[in-house]
Amino acid sequence: MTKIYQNIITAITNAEKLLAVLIDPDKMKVELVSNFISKVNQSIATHIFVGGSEVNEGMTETLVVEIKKFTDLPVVLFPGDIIQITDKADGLLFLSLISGRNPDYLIGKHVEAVSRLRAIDLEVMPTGYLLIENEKVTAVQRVSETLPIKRNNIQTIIDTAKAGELLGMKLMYLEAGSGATHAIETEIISKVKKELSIPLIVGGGIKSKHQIENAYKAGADLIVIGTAFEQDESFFEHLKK
Ligand code: 1GP
Repeated sequence: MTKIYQNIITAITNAEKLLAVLIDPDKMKVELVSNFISKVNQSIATHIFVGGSEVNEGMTETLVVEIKKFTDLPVVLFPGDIIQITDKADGLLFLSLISGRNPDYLIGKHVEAVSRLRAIDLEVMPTGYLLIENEKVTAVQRVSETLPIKRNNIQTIIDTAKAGELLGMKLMYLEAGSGATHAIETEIISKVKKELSIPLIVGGGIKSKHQIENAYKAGADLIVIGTAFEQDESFFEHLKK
């Protein structure tokens, strides 16, 4: 199954931009899902990502089942850990944290995940994941015990992303971290984009339509937003279809 990935490639070929709404099972109450998803459905969102850094066993599956009752958008897992893998979703970002040097998040957890993945039919998308410094310590940094790449170290960011592509990763994700004070700068986005031939995902700290447009202009193919919707659902009003 490669449907989600193929659709991303097709969208890019057609010069369409993509937006994922990130839902953290730790923060979303199941009884609020129907109302939240109706807003997602009326917006320009093209994907729903589900995941978080600290989520208890079973919560992801319960949430995904509830989300899928109310939308036809693809639901893609963006897991912080193996226990978040569920075949109730449509796909999985199989993230390798290539900005860091913690073997668990580079390959260790992936090896552990195989026994789960072998047993289920889930579209697996190998994704290079780069954590870029913003001004505060984010959950990814804390949980993965890795340091982000400094945002003025642009050549290292570019070379890391390119190394991921050369290793065969199919997507590249520039992450400022959930609730980041500074979203990924457009200069970084455009320079990384120039080097890559695979789709570029950008997330972390994006809170306005203006930031979304600038990130798209700089070369982001898919933008991920979580916190801005968690804090104020009226943001959906600005992103209507
Ligand atoms: C976090 O990139 C995502 O992993 C989204 O970040 O919650 O800041 O939108 P925000």
